[in-house]
Amino acid sequence: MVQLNNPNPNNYLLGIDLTFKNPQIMGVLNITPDSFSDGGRFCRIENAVEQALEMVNSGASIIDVGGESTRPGATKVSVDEELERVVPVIKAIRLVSDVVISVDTSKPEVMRQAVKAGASLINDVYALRQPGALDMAASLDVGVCLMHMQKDPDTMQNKPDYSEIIDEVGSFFHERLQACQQAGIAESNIILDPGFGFGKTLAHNLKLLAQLKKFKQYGRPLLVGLSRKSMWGELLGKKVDERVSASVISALLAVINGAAIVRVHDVAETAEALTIYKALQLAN
Ligand code: 9MG
Repeated sequence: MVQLNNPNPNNYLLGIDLTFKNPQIMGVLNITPDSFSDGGRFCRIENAVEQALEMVNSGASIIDVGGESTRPGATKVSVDEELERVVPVIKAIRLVSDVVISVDTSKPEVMRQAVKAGASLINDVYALRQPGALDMAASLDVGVCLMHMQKDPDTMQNKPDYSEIIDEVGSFFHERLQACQQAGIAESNIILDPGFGFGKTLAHNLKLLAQLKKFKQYGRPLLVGLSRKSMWGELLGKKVDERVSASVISALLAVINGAAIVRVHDVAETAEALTIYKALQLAN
């Protein structure tokens, strides 16, 4: 694995202490046509805000707003359609809450308009590798989550292959950190994510989770998304709506192994687990 000489110990970003001692919950807010009732645009925005506020009240300090699914085979969405989905929701959340808003996008124009509307974190599953994304993120000067993905959402689960996954994800982080530095993105704005389920088999995912701590050598907070992922279907034979326990347990294990942020659907249940974890830390 590539070693960085001088890991940056400053993990205070977005107004939040992002050390493993103070794990944060990022709540998932998908704005896709099947996510909300079909009662028209206003109803969709109102429902989305309600769901965001419920997640905040349950313990989320970041809301991740996404307008395009990254599941294999999901329909691609145009820039205009994605803007139409996420921007009004971000504006509406910002009007009623000062929660940190993240935009789950790889498109530079969506990044720009989402930040203008109130987002302060870009969650990019392509780690700013799409044309124009690096320069856009540099000009916006907000937080950026760089996620590892082998290939792209349509091909990633077609025989994922690594000679040594921990080394390869580590080299990817090193390369993207350098690309960000060259583009003028402050290292203190960066969060790293190994990208569970993005071009990985069950065995790869389990190894990443078991050895997550190794990625702390890059000196940046780690974000982890294990919520409801198909790896739990494969390991436990559970359907998506039966994966709450697996999601909560794995979020807790990720935090124990060094994650600063967990991206989850089941915020209240995850918050309970993390409250117990923090109480144990204090009692120790
Ligand atoms: C958008 N999205 C879906 N899964 C994700 C994960 O594991 N990490 C991040 N950063 N984003 C994700």
